[in-house]
Amino acid sequence: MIAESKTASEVLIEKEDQYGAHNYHPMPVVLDRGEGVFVWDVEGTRYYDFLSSYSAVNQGHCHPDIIQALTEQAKKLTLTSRAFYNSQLGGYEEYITKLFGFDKVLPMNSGVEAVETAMKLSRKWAYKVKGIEENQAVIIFATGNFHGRTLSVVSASTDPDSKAGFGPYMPGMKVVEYNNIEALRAAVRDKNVAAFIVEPIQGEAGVVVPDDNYLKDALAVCKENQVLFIADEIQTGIARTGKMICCDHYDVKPDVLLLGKALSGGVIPVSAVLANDEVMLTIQPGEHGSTFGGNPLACVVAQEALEVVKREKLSENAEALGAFFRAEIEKLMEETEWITLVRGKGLLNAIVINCPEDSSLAWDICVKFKEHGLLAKPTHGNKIRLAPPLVITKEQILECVAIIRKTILSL
Ligand code: IF1
Repeated sequence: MIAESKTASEVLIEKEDQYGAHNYHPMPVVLDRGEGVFVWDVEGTRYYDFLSSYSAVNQGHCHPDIIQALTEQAKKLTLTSRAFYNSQLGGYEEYITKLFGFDKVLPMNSGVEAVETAMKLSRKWAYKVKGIEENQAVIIFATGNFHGRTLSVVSASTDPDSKAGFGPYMPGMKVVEYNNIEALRAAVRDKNVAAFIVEPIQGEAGVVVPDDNYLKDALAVCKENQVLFIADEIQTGIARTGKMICCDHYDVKPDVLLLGKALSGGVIPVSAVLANDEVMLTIQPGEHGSTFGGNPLACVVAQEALEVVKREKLSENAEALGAFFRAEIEKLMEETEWITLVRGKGLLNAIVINCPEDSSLAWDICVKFKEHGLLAKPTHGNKIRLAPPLVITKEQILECVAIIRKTILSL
């Protein structure tokens, strides 16, 4: 019997299965190259990327200007550690603090490191400024939250997959219902509350957009009770929702702003915590840090990634094409029962499939999308996130809507 020859993808999928941890269940596609809104698999098949690495490649895959900045700096100096100053950090710190309107930035690497840093800052601020009794600080999170995968962050998760089996959990965490201002108002009556951390739109929960006045009201409730308002814009930030940060839609200026993902254009891990001196200076030398945080390569890449967003007007493009995309999907909804809802802001959108949460239909639809040249992935059962790089054009949106339409109408 002649053994059937395996495709390159099959060989590589088997390798990952054999030698890699099983902490993911990827879509059956092996990507090899990316450029702008497109990715190619190892067989050379081209796809529209409608996940954008969870909003890390807002500027498009391998943006030439960001790659140029990366390669030039990579030949010069990549890492000094913070034991020494470096020639790129001061300029980057000035650039990003002025761009977002804060006194200071604390540079980190992954998104969850920025979240952890914000939690540590909140506690320090609680004890040194608000005057909360040592070790009594409480941080409030929202139901349906996703802020990363470290033990303290999952201690506040309401998603069993993220939390179960990882106890014992970090104390000093409280969860209130998302988009429920009375729940927050009641919770901040506890004088030990240091901060409220929230995603302006909940990405992982299925692109859940709160009521228009929620964030503004939440900021006010926090201010009235001397509680820090921390906006986790790691996924919603950097033009994804049609503004530089999602809070800009609501005229909300958070006390602490968290950025990550597209802060580097998806090139290397770069995250940032922005705050004013009253909060930021509660951490003194030797009390927090990271080997790679603030490395010269990350500074150069992040500054160019932000410049690309401005130069190419990616917020404006996301705002306009997001509205256009949702309108096109709403037209499709008149032709089919399979999509019950389309929601989002800018180019962070999701469709809700008319099936139970535990159905595999959304997954099967994504497999069909792949066969028709579009990559997306379901989130929490019956929602499919649809979030292309922000460099997408109107013609490409129309082509992708046609792929979505063809797939849905073939069900
Ligand atoms: C995975 C989810 C998205 C985030 C927000 C902090 C972080 C994330 C709002 C932590 C990270 C990533 C993690 C990644 C998949 C992706 C994700 F599906 F897991 F939930 F986007 F929704 N705040 N989200 O979305 O940033 O430490 O990962 O750099 O875990 O598979 P990180």
